Amino acid sequence: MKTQVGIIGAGPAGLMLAQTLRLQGIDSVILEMRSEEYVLSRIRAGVLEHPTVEFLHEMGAGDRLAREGMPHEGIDLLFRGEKRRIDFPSLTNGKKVTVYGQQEVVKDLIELKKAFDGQILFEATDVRIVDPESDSPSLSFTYQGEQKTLACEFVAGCDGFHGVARASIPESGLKLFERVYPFAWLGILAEAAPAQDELIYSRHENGFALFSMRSQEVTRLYLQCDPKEDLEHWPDSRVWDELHRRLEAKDGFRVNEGAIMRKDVTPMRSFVCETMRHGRLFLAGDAAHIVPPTGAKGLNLAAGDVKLLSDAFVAYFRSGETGPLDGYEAHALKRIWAAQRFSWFMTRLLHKDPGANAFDQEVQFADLDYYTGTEAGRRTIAENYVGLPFGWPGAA
Ligand code: FAS
Ligand code: PHB
Repeated sequence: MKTQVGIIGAGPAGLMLAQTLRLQGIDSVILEMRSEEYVLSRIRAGVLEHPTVEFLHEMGAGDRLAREGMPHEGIDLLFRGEKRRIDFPSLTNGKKVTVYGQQEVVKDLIELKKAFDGQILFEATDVRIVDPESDSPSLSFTYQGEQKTLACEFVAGCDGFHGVARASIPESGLKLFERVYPFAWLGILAEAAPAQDELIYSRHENGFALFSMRSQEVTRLYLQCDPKEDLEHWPDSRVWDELHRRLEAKDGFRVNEGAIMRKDVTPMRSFVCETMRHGRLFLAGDAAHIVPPTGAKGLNLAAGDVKLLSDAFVAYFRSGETGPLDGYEAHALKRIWAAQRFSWFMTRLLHKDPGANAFDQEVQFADLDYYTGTEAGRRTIAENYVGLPFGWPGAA
């Protein structure tokens, strides 16, 4: 087997890269270790930034998004019983976000790849990157019980935090940064109509809670919990009681209950691998960085990496230009660190830190008061939440 770009991983990063390359006449093959059913069933991110929505439309993956995605022009921050709204369009020259589940983005992109060339191999296991530092790297893997080799000109490691790509880079060559948080999110998906149209981020005495949604019939909710939380101790009744408690507001807001379809715990970490290139291997998405989901940045950061990387591959295959590939890492890291900062900022602003003393908590509430009570504060949150432009800080 031979292709121009061998892509490891059929998550948002790998699928967006394959689609953008294809539109520029560049061949790629995606090797995905899980089954198609498993990939389509993963419930993850829910908020698409303004630049990500534009990017999906540009790559021809925006039709169902336009029909079924829910545009959102603001969020509420709730603390001490009071909801304060952050309006996006008035603070960002008309920008907003769109609520559209990550699994829907993945579904749309898989259908496009299968319809075009079908070069997406599910249940491709034991992927190994061979000679990434040479001019002729390849991917060895097992597929349908047979040992296979995919010769390629470049390899894109889009295989997430636990993938093989970053692990293939020699330890001495890795520049890593990490912060692990002393809490996690217990997330549920409930068959219940959202009780209001916009998201609520709540800083309650018991801890953080988030009210979100997936459609007019499905509510997505999260509670701050211990990283080692045992779901056995969280029967549905306790989950609802705690959600009502943490999302209670003076305006009488109350979430609607319904059958809980999913319940899981997501650990919280900030992680950056600044080494995003090793020879002809390039990392994009969660393979290179992880953010706490408080800023709704994970999927959107992957999109920003893919935009830069696909433009760089096009420059190379079109005219042999290597500058954009050489500059990919430094350029991508600007927007990655800006999103890391915002995600850390929102996490620190809204969670109950078990290590905080009374002074720290009063400073936190003063922060909440400032960032929701002043135009400067609201603009800071709004322009980061709707998404800094791809190519930031260079791009307008
Ligand atoms: P992904 O992890 O999505 O995709 C990587 C793909 O590579 C997977 O399909 C995997 O099966 C495959 N793979 C891995 N190793 C492989 C190997 N060796 N060989 C072949 N294939 C391999 N972000 C938000 O913005 N909001 C959220 O609420 C949110 N919740 C999350 C909850 C969880 C549990 C997790 C893990 C992440 C969450 N995220 C959230 C972040 C998430 O949305 C990621 O940012 C997004 O999936 C990044 O996409 P990819 O980089 O494509 O990585
Ligand atoms: C979600 O709907 O899953 C969601 C929304 C906003 C976040 C994180 C997750 O910050």
